[in-house]
Amino acid sequence: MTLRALIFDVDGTLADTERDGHRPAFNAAFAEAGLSWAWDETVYGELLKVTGGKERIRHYAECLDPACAARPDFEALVHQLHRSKTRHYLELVEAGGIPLRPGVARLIREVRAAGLRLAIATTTTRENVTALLDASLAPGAGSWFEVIAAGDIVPAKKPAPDVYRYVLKHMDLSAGACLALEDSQHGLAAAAAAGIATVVTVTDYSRGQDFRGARAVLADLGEADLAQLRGWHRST
Ligand code: XBP
Ligand code: MG
Repeated sequence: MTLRALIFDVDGTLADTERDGHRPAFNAAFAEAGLSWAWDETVYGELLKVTGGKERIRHYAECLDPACAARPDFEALVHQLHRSKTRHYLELVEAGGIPLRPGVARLIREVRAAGLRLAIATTTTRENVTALLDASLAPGAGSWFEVIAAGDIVPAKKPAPDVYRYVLKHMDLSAGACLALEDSQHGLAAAAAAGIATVVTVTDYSRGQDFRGARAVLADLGEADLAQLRGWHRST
Protein backbone atom coordinates (compact mmCIF):
# COMPACT_ATOMS: atom_id res chain seq x y z
CA MET A 1 0.00 0.00 0.00
CA THR A 2 1.23 3.53 -0.75
CA LEU A 3 2.55 5.58 2.18
CA ARG A 4 0.27 8.59 2.59
CA ALA A 5 1.11 10.06 6.02
CA LEU A 6 3.65 10.20 8.84
CA ILE A 7 2.35 10.37 12.40
CA PHE A 8 4.82 11.80 14.92
CA ASP A 9 4.93 11.21 18.63
CA VAL A 10 6.22 14.27 20.50
CA ASP A 11 8.05 13.63 23.78
CA GLY A 12 11.24 11.75 23.08
CA THR A 13 10.60 11.70 19.32
CA LEU A 14 10.29 15.27 18.03
CA ALA A 15 12.50 16.44 20.89
CA ASP A 16 14.19 14.95 23.95
CA THR A 17 11.81 16.71 26.33
CA GLU A 18 11.56 14.51 29.39
CA ARG A 19 14.75 14.75 31.48
CA ASP A 20 15.47 18.46 31.01
CA GLY A 21 11.99 19.72 30.14
CA HIS A 22 9.02 18.01 31.74
CA ARG A 23 10.98 16.78 34.77
CA PRO A 24 12.21 20.21 36.00
CA ALA A 25 8.77 21.64 35.24
CA PHE A 26 7.15 19.05 37.51
CA ASN A 27 9.69 19.85 40.25
CA ALA A 28 9.09 23.60 39.92
CA ALA A 29 5.34 23.00 40.33
CA PHE A 30 5.90 20.86 43.42
CA ALA A 31 8.14 23.51 45.01
CA GLU A 32 5.62 26.24 44.17
CA ALA A 33 2.92 24.23 45.97
CA GLY A 34 5.14 23.78 49.02
CA LEU A 35 5.50 20.03 48.47
CA SER A 36 8.80 18.32 49.30
CA TRP A 37 8.54 16.11 46.20
CA ALA A 38 11.57 16.25 43.87
CA TRP A 39 11.88 13.85 40.96
CA ASP A 40 15.56 13.14 40.14
CA GLU A 41 16.54 11.66 36.77
CA THR A 42 16.37 8.08 38.03
CA VAL A 43 13.00 8.42 39.78
CA TYR A 44 11.59 10.18 36.73
CA GLY A 45 12.78 7.37 34.46
CA GLU A 46 10.75 4.95 36.57
CA LEU A 47 7.72 7.27 36.59
CA LEU A 48 7.75 7.43 32.78
CA LYS A 49 6.18 3.99 32.92
CA VAL A 50 3.00 5.98 33.66
CA THR A 51 1.95 8.07 30.67
CA GLY A 52 0.23 11.39 31.20
CA GLY A 53 1.40 14.08 33.61
CA LYS A 54 -1.73 14.04 35.81
CA GLU A 55 -1.65 10.23 35.91
CA ARG A 56 2.04 10.36 36.82
CA ILE A 57 1.44 12.79 39.71
CA ARG A 58 -1.48 10.69 40.99
CA HIS A 59 0.62 7.48 40.77
CA TYR A 60 3.55 9.05 42.64
CA ALA A 61 1.35 10.33 45.50
CA GLU A 62 -0.54 7.05 45.83
CA CYS A 63 2.74 5.12 46.00
CA LEU A 64 4.99 7.48 47.97
CA ASP A 65 2.80 10.03 49.74
CA PRO A 66 -0.46 8.25 50.62
CA ALA A 67 -1.38 10.93 53.15
CA CYS A 68 -1.43 13.47 50.32
CA ALA A 69 -3.39 11.10 48.09
CA ALA A 70 -5.96 10.73 50.87
CA ARG A 71 -6.64 14.50 51.05
CA PRO A 72 -10.25 15.35 50.20
CA ASP A 73 -8.97 17.94 47.69
CA PHE A 74 -6.42 15.55 46.12
CA GLU A 75 -7.98 15.52 42.66
CA ALA A 76 -8.10 19.31 42.61
CA LEU A 77 -4.47 19.37 43.76
CA VAL A 78 -3.44 17.04 40.91
CA HIS A 79 -5.03 19.34 38.32
CA GLN A 80 -3.55 22.45 39.97
CA LEU A 81 -0.08 20.91 40.00
CA HIS A 82 -0.40 19.89 36.37
CA ARG A 83 -1.52 23.37 35.30
CA SER A 84 1.44 24.85 37.14
CA LYS A 85 3.82 22.28 35.65
CA THR A 86 2.54 23.03 32.14
CA ARG A 87 3.15 26.77 32.73
CA HIS A 88 6.75 26.06 33.77
CA TYR A 89 7.25 23.70 30.82
CA LEU A 90 5.92 26.26 28.35
CA GLU A 91 8.34 28.87 29.75
CA LEU A 92 11.22 26.45 29.13
CA VAL A 93 10.06 25.64 25.59
CA GLU A 94 9.31 29.24 24.65
CA ALA A 95 12.79 30.25 25.83
CA GLY A 96 14.15 27.89 23.16
CA GLY A 97 15.46 25.43 25.72
CA ILE A 98 14.36 22.28 23.91
CA PRO A 99 15.70 21.68 20.38
CA LEU A 100 14.35 19.12 17.93
CA ARG A 101 16.21 15.82 17.77
CA PRO A 102 18.63 15.21 14.87
CA GLY A 103 16.97 14.79 11.49
CA VAL A 104 13.43 15.64 12.64
CA ALA A 105 13.19 19.04 10.90
CA ARG A 106 14.78 17.61 7.75
CA LEU A 107 12.37 14.67 7.63
CA ILE A 108 9.32 16.88 8.21
CA ARG A 109 10.39 19.24 5.42
CA GLU A 110 11.11 16.32 3.04
CA VAL A 111 7.73 14.75 3.80
CA ARG A 112 5.95 18.03 3.11
CA ALA A 113 7.88 18.55 -0.14
CA ALA A 114 6.91 15.02 -1.21
CA GLY A 115 3.23 15.82 -0.66
CA LEU A 116 2.71 13.37 2.18
CA ARG A 117 0.39 14.29 5.04
CA LEU A 118 1.50 14.92 8.65
CA ALA A 119 -0.11 14.34 12.04
CA ILE A 120 0.77 14.24 15.73
CA ALA A 121 -0.23 11.54 18.23
CA THR A 122 0.92 12.39 21.74
CA THR A 123 0.11 12.03 25.41
CA THR A 124 1.17 15.57 26.28
CA THR A 125 -1.09 18.61 25.97
CA ARG A 126 -1.86 20.38 22.70
CA GLU A 127 -0.44 23.67 23.98
CA ASN A 128 2.88 21.93 24.74
CA VAL A 129 2.96 20.61 21.16
CA THR A 130 2.27 23.91 19.42
CA ALA A 131 4.71 25.78 21.66
CA LEU A 132 7.47 23.25 20.88
CA LEU A 133 6.80 23.40 17.13
CA ASP A 134 6.68 27.22 17.16
CA ALA A 135 9.94 27.51 19.11
CA SER A 136 11.97 24.70 17.56
CA LEU A 137 10.65 24.14 14.03
CA ALA A 138 9.02 27.35 12.71
CA PRO A 139 6.44 29.88 13.90
CA GLY A 140 3.01 28.46 13.02
CA ALA A 141 4.46 25.02 12.19
CA GLY A 142 1.57 23.44 14.08
CA SER A 143 -0.54 24.15 10.97
CA TRP A 144 1.68 21.74 8.97
CA PHE A 145 0.03 18.88 10.88
CA GLU A 146 -3.52 18.11 9.74
CA VAL A 147 -4.38 16.51 13.08
CA ILE A 148 -2.77 17.14 16.46
CA ALA A 149 -4.20 14.42 18.70
CA ALA A 150 -2.98 15.27 22.19
CA GLY A 151 -3.49 14.46 25.86
CA ASP A 152 -7.03 14.10 27.14
CA ILE A 153 -8.58 14.17 23.65
CA VAL A 154 -8.93 10.40 24.00
CA PRO A 155 -10.14 8.44 27.04
CA ALA A 156 -7.14 6.08 27.27
CA LYS A 157 -3.51 7.20 26.86
CA LYS A 158 -0.66 5.17 25.34
CA PRO A 159 -0.02 2.21 25.27
CA ALA A 160 -3.73 2.19 24.38
CA PRO A 161 -4.22 2.74 20.60
CA ASP A 162 -6.87 5.42 21.09
CA VAL A 163 -4.77 8.42 20.09
CA TYR A 164 -3.56 6.73 16.89
CA ARG A 165 -7.08 5.57 16.02
CA TYR A 166 -8.25 9.16 16.54
CA VAL A 167 -5.70 10.35 13.95
CA LEU A 168 -6.66 7.66 11.40
CA LYS A 169 -10.35 8.49 11.79
CA HIS A 170 -9.89 12.25 11.45
CA MET A 171 -7.59 11.89 8.45
CA ASP A 172 -9.77 9.21 6.88
CA LEU A 173 -6.71 7.02 6.36
CA SER A 174 -6.15 3.30 6.83
CA ALA A 175 -3.39 2.16 9.17
CA GLY A 176 -1.52 0.58 6.27
CA ALA A 177 -1.09 3.97 4.58
CA CYS A 178 0.71 5.48 7.57
CA LEU A 179 4.06 5.30 9.35
CA ALA A 180 4.45 6.24 13.02
CA LEU A 181 7.59 7.72 14.61
CA GLU A 182 7.98 6.86 18.28
CA ASP A 183 10.61 6.71 21.07
CA SER A 184 9.18 4.36 23.72
CA GLN A 185 7.74 0.89 24.16
CA HIS A 186 4.44 2.47 25.25
CA GLY A 187 4.33 4.46 22.04
CA LEU A 188 5.26 1.49 19.86
CA ALA A 189 2.57 -0.60 21.55
CA ALA A 190 -0.05 2.11 20.93
CA ALA A 191 0.80 2.47 17.22
CA ALA A 192 1.09 -1.29 16.72
CA ALA A 193 -2.30 -1.88 18.37
CA ALA A 194 -3.73 0.56 15.84
CA GLY A 195 -2.07 -1.45 13.06
CA ILE A 196 0.46 1.23 12.15
CA ALA A 197 4.06 0.39 11.15
CA THR A 198 6.48 2.19 13.45
CA VAL A 199 10.07 3.47 13.40
CA VAL A 200 11.61 3.98 16.84
CA THR A 201 14.35 6.48 17.68
CA VAL A 202 15.54 5.56 21.16
CA THR A 203 16.31 8.02 23.96
CA ASP A 204 18.43 7.63 27.09
CA TYR A 205 15.21 6.76 28.93
CA SER A 206 13.88 4.25 26.40
CA ARG A 207 17.14 2.51 25.40
CA GLY A 208 16.85 -1.22 26.16
CA GLN A 209 13.05 -1.33 26.14
CA ASP A 210 11.32 -4.06 24.11
CA PHE A 211 10.95 -2.75 20.56
CA ARG A 212 10.04 -6.06 18.91
CA GLY A 213 7.65 -5.37 16.04
CA ALA A 214 9.18 -2.00 15.13
CA ARG A 215 10.10 -1.62 11.44
CA ALA A 216 13.41 -0.09 12.52
CA VAL A 217 15.10 0.96 15.77
CA LEU A 218 17.48 3.90 15.27
CA ALA A 219 19.76 5.99 17.42
CA ASP A 220 18.17 9.03 15.73
CA LEU A 221 17.06 10.22 12.28
CA GLY A 222 20.55 11.49 11.56
CA GLU A 223 22.09 14.61 10.11
CA ALA A 224 24.67 14.66 7.32
CA ASP A 225 27.34 16.10 9.61
CA LEU A 226 26.55 13.57 12.34
CA ALA A 227 26.63 10.51 10.06
CA GLN A 228 30.40 10.56 9.71
CA LEU A 229 30.84 10.99 13.45
CA ARG A 230 28.53 8.30 14.66
CA GLY A 231 27.76 5.99 11.78
CA TRP A 232 24.31 4.62 11.36
CA HIS A 233 23.02 1.32 12.58
CA ARG A 234 19.67 -0.15 11.66
CA SER A 235 18.37 -3.07 13.65
CA THR A 236 14.90 -4.54 13.90
C1 XBP B 1 4.97 11.47 26.88
C2 XBP B 1 4.14 11.53 28.10
C3 XBP B 1 3.66 12.87 28.59
C4 XBP B 1 4.85 13.72 29.06
C5 XBP B 1 4.43 14.81 30.02
O1 XBP B 1 4.13 11.83 25.80
O2 XBP B 1 3.82 10.51 28.66
O3 XBP B 1 2.81 12.63 29.69
O4 XBP B 1 5.75 12.88 29.80
O5 XBP B 1 3.47 15.63 29.38
P1 XBP B 1 4.41 11.28 24.27
P2 XBP B 1 2.11 16.01 30.16
O6 XBP B 1 3.19 10.45 23.91
O7 XBP B 1 4.55 12.52 23.43
O8 XBP B 1 5.69 10.45 24.29
O9 XBP B 1 2.49 16.40 31.57
O10 XBP B 1 1.53 17.15 29.36
O11 XBP B 1 1.28 14.74 30.10
MG1 MG C 1 7.23 9.65 23.35
